[in-house]
Amino acid sequence: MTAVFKRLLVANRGEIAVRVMRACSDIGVETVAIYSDLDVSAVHARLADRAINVGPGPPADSYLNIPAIIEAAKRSEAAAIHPGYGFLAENGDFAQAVIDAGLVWVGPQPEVMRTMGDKTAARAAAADAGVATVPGTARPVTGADEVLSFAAEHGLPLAIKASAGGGGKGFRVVRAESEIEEALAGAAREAQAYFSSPAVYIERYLERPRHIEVQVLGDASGAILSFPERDCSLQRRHQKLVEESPSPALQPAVREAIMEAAARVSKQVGYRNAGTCEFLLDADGKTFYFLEMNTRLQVEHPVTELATGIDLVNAQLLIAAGEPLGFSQDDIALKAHAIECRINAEDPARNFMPAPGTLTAYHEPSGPGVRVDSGLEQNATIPQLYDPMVAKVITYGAGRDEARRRMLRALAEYRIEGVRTTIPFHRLMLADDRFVTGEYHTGTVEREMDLGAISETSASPPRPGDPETVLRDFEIEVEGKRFSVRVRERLDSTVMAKKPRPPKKAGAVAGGAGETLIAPMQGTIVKVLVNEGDQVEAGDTICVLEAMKMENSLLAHEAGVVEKLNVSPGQAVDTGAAIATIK
Ligand code: MV4
Repeated sequence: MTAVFKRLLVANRGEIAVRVMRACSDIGVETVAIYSDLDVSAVHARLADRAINVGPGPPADSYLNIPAIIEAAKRSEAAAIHPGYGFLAENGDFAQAVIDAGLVWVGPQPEVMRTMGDKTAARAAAADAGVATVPGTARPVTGADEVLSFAAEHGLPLAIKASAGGGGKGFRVVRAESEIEEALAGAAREAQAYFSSPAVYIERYLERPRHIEVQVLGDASGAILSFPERDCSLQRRHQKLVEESPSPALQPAVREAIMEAAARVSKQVGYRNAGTCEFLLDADGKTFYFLEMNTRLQVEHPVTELATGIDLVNAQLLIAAGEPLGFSQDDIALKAHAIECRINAEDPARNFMPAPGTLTAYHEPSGPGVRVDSGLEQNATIPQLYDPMVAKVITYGAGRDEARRRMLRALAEYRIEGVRTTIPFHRLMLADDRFVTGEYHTGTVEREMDLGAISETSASPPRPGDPETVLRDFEIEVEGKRFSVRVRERLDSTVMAKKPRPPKKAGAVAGGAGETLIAPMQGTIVKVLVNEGDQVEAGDTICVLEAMKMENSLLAHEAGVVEKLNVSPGQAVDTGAAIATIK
């Protein structure tokens, strides 16, 4: 295959940057990485033909710094930019800036990104295409009375959603009329904090739906290709944990219908390049509703690649370059079953608390039917500032159970020391009867799994407050027999916590210096629970800070009066920022 561009800049980090660079290498496209001060020795920076520092660690200063990224592309004479997912991938202004700089944007048209970014506009596009959406309001609602009359007509429960939203932010379920006022205010506040717009709309709420999504490609000639679905129902707090393709819940006729619906919506907006239409599948396994469209390559794209044998990133590059794809809808068929587990540096035994740290030992699984997409290696550090994903393990097989068993094998082979990961959760999930039978839904992880079964014994790195230790695995031989032993070794430079820490609730952080309550990490304030002048006790929640996809309650570090309050909902704060003064 010929090179479609001479050189391409990847505006991302970690596994997805590596994934895009691999697709480039496969067709002879040179790559340029960008990296922040924290990523000087990151795999993605080393793998690229050239790497350019675009600024300090905080994303706003580097991976979200549009002028610095465009400048890096010009300086390196890149012809195109691929945004990966996250960061600037769905930012229409960035896409436009890339195009205005005379570069090729490997993604959809900026206007289409903006249309689909507005959830009510996306619903309207689906309706125009003759695709069902969940019964709901066509526009944002203006007050509680409008919600009441919707409830009178459609009944309860209902869902309140952010118009500019997605990913569960500004999402509320209302089960009783008395809850409307508060839910409406809460959703609007969250929508303002995350999307800078308080607009929310209403839908009928479906109980226990499955989350089914359909990959599409709009090619350079205007044709839309759609792929067999991914089932992404196994998630927790709107973070996907396991995805598979095909869904165990879809009959072939429903598959055909949902693929066609995705193609119609995409066609309606003239979609080009890779995108994903999300649907909710009702408990009957037949009725589905268009939810929203993601105008980017998604984390879970590999399950579609392994189920169909088609390289989606390669397709993105060809489309952006105006080249023919070399395959058509008739060539898209299910050739295997594929499952993906997202391995995050999070502790599933402690409410999936982010567990950044250094990978003191790291060995990836491999073998038949196993693919690992990662951007890390031994001794790499997972910084607190970035997404805590370590890797994606994707397995495939002739049938679902072969893929599932291979996943259990791969998870057992995976050796990660130094950070806690979601692997114990995945081993439990993949062996669980609900997964084995395929009978799961969007509430399964949060409402039905007993995560208490995840023991603390699995390769446990120390917790805050523990003496500093490392775990080491040894193989020893005694009288001709091999034994594996795991030793927790106390480091010479052990620093004991200065005083015993008070017990903490998961996701709650107390931290102060003198009279000042300090932000322990960078993030966004989503809620403030006190006013200046309030009397608080030590341990009272002052505000809620969202960081690393977790809501953390910041607790008063001492009793007193809140003399000065420096934050309000929606505000971004840096690590060490003064939140409040308590005297
Ligand atoms: C819904 C729903 C039920 N009914 N809408 C949550 C985030 C947003 N992107 C869509 N979400 C939902 N919308 C109606 N009308 C249930 C969810 C939902 C969900 C959707 C997909 C994947 C996981 C989920 C977990 C909880 C709720």
